[in-house]
Amino acid sequence: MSKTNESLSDNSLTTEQIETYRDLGYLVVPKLFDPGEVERFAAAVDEEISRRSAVLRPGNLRVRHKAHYQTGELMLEVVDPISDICPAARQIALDPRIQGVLSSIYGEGPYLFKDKYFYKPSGSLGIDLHQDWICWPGFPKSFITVLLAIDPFQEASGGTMVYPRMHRQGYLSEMDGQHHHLAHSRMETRPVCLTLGIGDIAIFGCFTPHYSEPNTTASTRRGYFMSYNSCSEGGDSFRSHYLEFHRWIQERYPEPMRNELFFQ
Ligand SMILES: O=C(O)CCC(=O)C(=O)O
Repeated sequence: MSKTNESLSDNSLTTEQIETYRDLGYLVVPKLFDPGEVERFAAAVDEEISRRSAVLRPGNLRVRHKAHYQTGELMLEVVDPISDICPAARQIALDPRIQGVLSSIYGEGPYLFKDKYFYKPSGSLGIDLHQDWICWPGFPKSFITVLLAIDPFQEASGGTMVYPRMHRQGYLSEMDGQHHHLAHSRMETRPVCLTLGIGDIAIFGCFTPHYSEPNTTASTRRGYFMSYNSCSEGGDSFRSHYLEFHRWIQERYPEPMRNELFFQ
């Protein structure tokens, strides 16, 4: 089910698209952004990161690294968040096209809850099967991720894989406030790759089980993952989410290492 931005003059989804999203737990909307626009956005992110030497310093809670699937070499995987330090990212996250898509689903406006800029370089390992929802007091059930493809997403590049209709079963892990991986053997449908061209978006909810394989191509698989909550479920929770998230990460580090962590 798709609609291009030419026909999306008011940025809203059709009834059919909304039904597809509710049925499958995800939806692809091709060509929401122009490839030139996406390229300028990616260049602005790179420039902002290269200007800020602290961003890539070890111990920064803003970045995570992933091993190469063959050599084990650690590579920059994700900057989380980027919208608070890069105006071009904030502009994308607040773009009326995305707001329109989400308002169609929420029936009200969205608030940006968190955002992650994935580099997923060539060779980078994938991500285990999981649901995004986590049992924290302020974590919204209306959480929806909008994934904007900066490079093509396909199985070989480690594109995001989702299990259709499994969101209907709700949260599948223990409600203990921890992040859990899921066994593929528990899934009752076959996984689907969110195959995306540059400028396409995919949306999926926080109960949609998803994962990705290693990027076995020679190119990066960059994607901007922006997650939102509905206006009536918590309002603007961006700052409180990151405070909670950072507290949670810090508690997982042993004492001497914990003191080396910072957020910049
Ligand atoms: O890199 C991907 O495709 C998946 C990312 C993901 O699952 C996540 O950030 O929750």
